[in-house]
Amino acid sequence: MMDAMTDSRRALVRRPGPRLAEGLLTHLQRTPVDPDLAARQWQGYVAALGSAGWDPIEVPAADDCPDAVFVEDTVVVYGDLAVIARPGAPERRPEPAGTEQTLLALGYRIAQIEAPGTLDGGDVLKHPAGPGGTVWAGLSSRTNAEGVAQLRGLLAPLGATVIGVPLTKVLHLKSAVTALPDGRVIGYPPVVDDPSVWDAFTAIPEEPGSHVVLLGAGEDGREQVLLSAAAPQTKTWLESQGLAVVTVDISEFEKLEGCVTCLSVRLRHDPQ
Ligand code: CIR
Repeated sequence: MMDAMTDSRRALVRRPGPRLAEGLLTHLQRTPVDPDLAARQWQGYVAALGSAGWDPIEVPAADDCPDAVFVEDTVVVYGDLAVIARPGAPERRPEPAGTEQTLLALGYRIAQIEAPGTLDGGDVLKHPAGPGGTVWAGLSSRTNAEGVAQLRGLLAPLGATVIGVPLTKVLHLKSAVTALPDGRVIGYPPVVDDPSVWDAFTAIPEEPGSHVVLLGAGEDGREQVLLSAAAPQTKTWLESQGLAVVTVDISEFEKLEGCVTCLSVRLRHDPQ
């Protein structure tokens, strides 16, 4: 089934709701969030995806859920399978329903993480994002061993190997590390529990620089990555590696422990 799929560039996004400023905090102190600025930053994020060739698809808003904008946490998409998350924070449990509805309509097969398993999509790092890839899953305050075991069972038939990774210093695995197009895993060492998990771990100098979204090749053929505007040294380094860097200011979401990855779900293959 995976072989029949074609590449696509569509991304799920979810509009911030009126209760955004009440979003959960685990590691950061609360600082005021400006809702109007957040709305403009979200539009800027969606526009940046669009400029890199990605069609945004809006998941229906979930205005009672302050953290719903962090749509990445609601699902893990692998090939034609959408594994609907069971968020570790009970406050976030209503969020995945809208994502499931959207992915069902797009033709994805649906599976569920079930109790007592918990899993947040932000804890799941895939590379490459296709058959036979490796999937690292953070064992965090949100994702438990049962959730990781269920993910392993669901992805094994698709050829994926799921590796559990201890995580104590930040909220989600992808708050600590992400992968570059060449497979190197980048991270900010003070928040990475065990860099030896990755053969090709590369330390970068800024925490907001440890999150990149792979946007695929641009018109000039260079690989593009999306990065927070709060990581200027990392931008310079990524450019020195031959990457085209697209930056977005997401300060209001960073105050809520969000980052560039968690504001969208990239759908790299068309399941139809
Ligand atoms: C939460 O605590 O769940 C939200 N305030 C932040 C979620 C960020 N998601 C992510 O990094 N994948």
